[in-house]
Amino acid sequence: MINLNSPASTDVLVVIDPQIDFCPGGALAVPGGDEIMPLVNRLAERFAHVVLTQDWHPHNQISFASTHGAQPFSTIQAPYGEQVLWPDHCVQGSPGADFHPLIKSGLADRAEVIIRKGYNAAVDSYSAFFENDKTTATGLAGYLRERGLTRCVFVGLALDFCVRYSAEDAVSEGFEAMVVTDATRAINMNGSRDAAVKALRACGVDLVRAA
Ligand code: VGL
Ligand code: ZN
Repeated sequence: MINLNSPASTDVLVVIDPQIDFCPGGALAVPGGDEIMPLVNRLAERFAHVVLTQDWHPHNQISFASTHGAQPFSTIQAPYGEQVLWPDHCVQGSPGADFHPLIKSGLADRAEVIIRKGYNAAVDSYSAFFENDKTTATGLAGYLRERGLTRCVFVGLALDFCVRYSAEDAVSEGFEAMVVTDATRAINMNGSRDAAVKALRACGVDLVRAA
């Protein structure tokens, strides 16, 4: 089990989508999303390696309800499987796609890599490792391997979507993975928070608390 006070040199803090649109007032607000930012900053100070992801969508993204004239939070069958339709969010270059101010003035300057995801109009991307087609790699696994980083500690938004799928993919790519649950918040639609916690435990992801 990791000691969050003194991470190893082969540990990496992966901060998932700490963006304005996922915070209260944003386009796809995660309840309490902004509350995690001070803790995320404090954790990041202890890690030698910090990676950020940034949800980064074109206007006509397949995951936008507006693209299909459909209701947000409904689903469609995309060519790669079921896709939840979201309100337009994290549009490339928009203010809502920017990092939360506490992250921007804190760890964003220190992050060694920022993985942008969901920039392909035809395929959404929840995971930091693979697009939702489960085959198109983002390059993060290769980066971590080449740098000799073996354990991913996940924080950020949202626990039941991008954090969940990132941690699951980390395990399937051969990394150790853990989630610091009090440095995450969930969208929680149709019980998705509980489902995520169950799925993460089942695939061997450690769920820990910083507090
Ligand atoms: C996310 C839904 C759509 C997330 C991103 O960061 O969890 N969720 N895009
Ligand atoms: Zn998105």
